[in-house]
Amino acid sequence: MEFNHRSYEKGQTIAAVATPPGVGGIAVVRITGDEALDVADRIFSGPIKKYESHTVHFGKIIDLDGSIIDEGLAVVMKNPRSYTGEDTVEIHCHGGILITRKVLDATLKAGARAALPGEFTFKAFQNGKIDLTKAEAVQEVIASKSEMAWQAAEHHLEGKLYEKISGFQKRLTEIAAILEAWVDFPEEGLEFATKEELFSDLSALQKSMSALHCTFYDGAVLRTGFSLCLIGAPNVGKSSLMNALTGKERAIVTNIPGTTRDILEEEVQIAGLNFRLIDTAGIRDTDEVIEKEGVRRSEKAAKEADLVLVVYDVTNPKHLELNLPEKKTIAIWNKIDLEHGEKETLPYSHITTVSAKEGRGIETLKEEIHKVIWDGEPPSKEEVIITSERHHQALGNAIDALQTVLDGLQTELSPEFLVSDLRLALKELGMIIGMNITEEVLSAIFSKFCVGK
Ligand SMILES: Nc1nc2c(ncn2[C@@H]2O[C@H](COP(=O)(O)OP(=O)(O)OP(=O)(O)O)[C@@H](O)[C@H]2O)c(=O)[nH]1
Ligand SMILES: [Mg+2]
Repeated sequence: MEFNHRSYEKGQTIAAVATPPGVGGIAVVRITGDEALDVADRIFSGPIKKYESHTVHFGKIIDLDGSIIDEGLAVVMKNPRSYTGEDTVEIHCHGGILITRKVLDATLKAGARAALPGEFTFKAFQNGKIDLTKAEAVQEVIASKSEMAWQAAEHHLEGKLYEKISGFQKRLTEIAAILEAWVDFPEEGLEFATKEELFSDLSALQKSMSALHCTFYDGAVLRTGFSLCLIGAPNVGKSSLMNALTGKERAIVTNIPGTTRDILEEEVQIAGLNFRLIDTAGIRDTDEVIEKEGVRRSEKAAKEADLVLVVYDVTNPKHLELNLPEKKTIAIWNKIDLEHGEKETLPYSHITTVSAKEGRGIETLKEEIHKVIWDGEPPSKEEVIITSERHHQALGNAIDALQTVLDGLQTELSPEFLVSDLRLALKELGMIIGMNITEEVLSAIFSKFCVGK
């Protein structure tokens, strides 16, 4: 469903199932808006409007024709102490698909409108309960698949990104005030600071902004996860390594070269990060049609992967001409549990040895994967990381605008121009936290949410 918040009016009463579809112990139907208490009152046996805020009551859930749908709990949260900032009632019913549907239908018949995707969070934003970075973080927290992604999103939810951005805004506003005084009284020149001081303050600020801007690479890794592709000659143990890394018997392993014919994928968590692990067909010259296609797909998968694990058999060290970028490749000598001769030199800087069969060296391999991905150091738990393309772009624009101001200061540009570029930078920063944001941007953000959040 297209989210069009123009159809939304402040205070309008909406309802949705807040729990995932399917059968469960309980399900929650959420009602919020100016009429939420009235709507809930019409479908609940107890006197909802008389209840104190933040209390829970047991009762019957009743359809408008008087028939009993279910029994359950009503949680009453009066404005402004609710998620949306408006009166809210949550009805906890039994978690059947049909019951939940009936309870929702009853709320709609009783006067609520079906909520649009993300509309509860949108209300929270509109009512000033949260800024836009927090609203977006709600979705990120829900979607996070790994410990580290969750951590970054949680920081945003706690308001750490908001604090950073509004800190930048505050310093920029102070500088803008000094420049504006200069515009108003040009003959008096810069009064409260020297040009050199302004320049150095602005460059320091721009540097802090750039440091945050750079975290987007880490943020992208956290958001989308990483793809790891296993590649190598037939029978070197790629599928065995896939199984060792996932801890499952996912791929078929045999001593027949050419066992894996197609691409196999499995999600795996390695040290708090989400990976898509891809096993491929062994690469060799072959005339066999299916295997040939498999080899073609392997080469394509390796090209597209974020990181390639190229596997070699120590008992049969044949080098493959693969042409892999050295920065995103880890070479792995497998089968070190077997008798083997001297290992030949491989043209890669990241090389590790394992026994997929016995699970030896797997931990070291995982560490190596992390080292290569984070280029040494992973981000610290406390670091605020940008994970959204929208934030990345706006911050980049603000940094560019500051560059124009810095250049202007050096070339003695007249202060009006400097102020106008500073204002531009401020506007971009404001957009990150939701000031002066366009309807299109809001629609784009909230339409990604699920209904009921
Ligand atoms: N001793 C020993 N044998 C291994 C090890 N890893 C794999 N093997 C054996 O090597 C053979 C091939 O393993 P696979 O994992 O199927 O190899 P692959 O690279 O996926 O092979 P293809 O799919 O045919 O390209 C099997 O018999 C495995 O049991 C290891 O670390 N030590
Ligand atoms: Mg295989």
